[in-house]
Amino acid sequence: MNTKGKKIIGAAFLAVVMLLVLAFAVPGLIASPSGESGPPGETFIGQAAYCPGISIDIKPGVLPNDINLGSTGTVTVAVLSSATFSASMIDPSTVLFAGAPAVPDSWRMKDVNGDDVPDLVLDFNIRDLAELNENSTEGTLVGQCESGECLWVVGTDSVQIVD
Ligand SMILES: [Ca+2]
Repeated sequence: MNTKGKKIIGAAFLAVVMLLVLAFAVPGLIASPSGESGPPGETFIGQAAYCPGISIDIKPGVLPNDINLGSTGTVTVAVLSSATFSASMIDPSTVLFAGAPAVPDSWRMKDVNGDDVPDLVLDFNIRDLAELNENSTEGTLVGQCESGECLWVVGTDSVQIVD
């Protein structure tokens, strides 16, 4: 390879490295969950990557959130709306709880915590909860927003694994 060719390849490599550095240096430009299970990220300039302060309620209204991983049933998880966030902005088809997609057409908007604001309620097949094992103490939900000021929601609640 001649010197010119090497220079072109070198310049291209440098450009890629600089783009990567930029992407990591400016959170929000590249909005991808840091978790390993999240869907692939997309770039939206002007939107925050994550909605802050999202609360979820595994087994709404019930504590402890005991889950038998051998069960063939489902577990219900609610994403709570607040004064500044409407869970209706979430695209339910993108939601993953502990690695499981929501049961198709299971989702509904319903107020589960009595604040008169409807929450997003979804069901998940327990056999699909790939991120949970007998040592798990919490479960995390991620989902993508269809609208609003942020791209992703992430929320965590406690779980108690039982036999
Ligand atoms: Ca509510």
